[in-house]
Amino acid sequence: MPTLYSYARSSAAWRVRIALAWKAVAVHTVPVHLLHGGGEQHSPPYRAINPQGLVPCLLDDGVAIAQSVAICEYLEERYPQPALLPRGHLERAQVRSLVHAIACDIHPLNNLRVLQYLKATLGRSPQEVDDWYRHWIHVGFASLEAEFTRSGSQQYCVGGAVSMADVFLVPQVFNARRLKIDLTDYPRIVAIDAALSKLPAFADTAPSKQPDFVE
Ligand SMILES: N[C@@H](CCC(=O)N[C@@H](CS)C(=O)NCC(=O)O)C(=O)O
Repeated sequence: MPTLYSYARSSAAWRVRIALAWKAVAVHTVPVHLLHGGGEQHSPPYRAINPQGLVPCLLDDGVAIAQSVAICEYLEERYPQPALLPRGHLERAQVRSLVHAIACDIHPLNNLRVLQYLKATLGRSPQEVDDWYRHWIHVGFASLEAEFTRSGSQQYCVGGAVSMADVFLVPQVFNARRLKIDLTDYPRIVAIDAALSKLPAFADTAPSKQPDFVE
């Protein structure tokens, strides 16, 4: 059974929890507290497992895989059914484009270590850091909303089925809500999130359902 190094509130770890649940892959979960003692992700024992010092990390057959995109692609290849990538090449490319928009262009700008650097090293105020967070969510969500408007999507990100893009969207919307970001301008994102959040693979893996979740 693979081991997932996770943190309840980590949106990147939630992506992997959804993919595992979607494919009904049993997993042993090890919580890594990102704040306790300066962050367990920086501890030597965890760095020995994942030198990148972030969650998630999946350990399978003794091999550690970091990066949620790489892990989800691995799961898709290792457990092809039920699929998280459509069959058509163009649809697959559209899914990956949305995955990268979230994983590469939105999420990294709002990651914990970036926010900590803005506060502790650059001396930015909590208000300025919140403004930074909100700004990059709005930039990213505006482009996603435009994509969904163009494609007509309002239940799934791409086509008529759950895909990896959905797996990445829902945790990002959770992050936006945590920061109380006004989502009024993104009705399609809100509709897709609402539809997906009812599905067990999404609902059962939510941060609040994790054993390491604290209010
Ligand atoms: N690109 C990475 C991002 C992983 C990541 O940033 N994880 C966050 C939690 S969502 C983390 O571990 N942050 C710890 C830190 O910033 O020190 C992935 O997709 O797995």
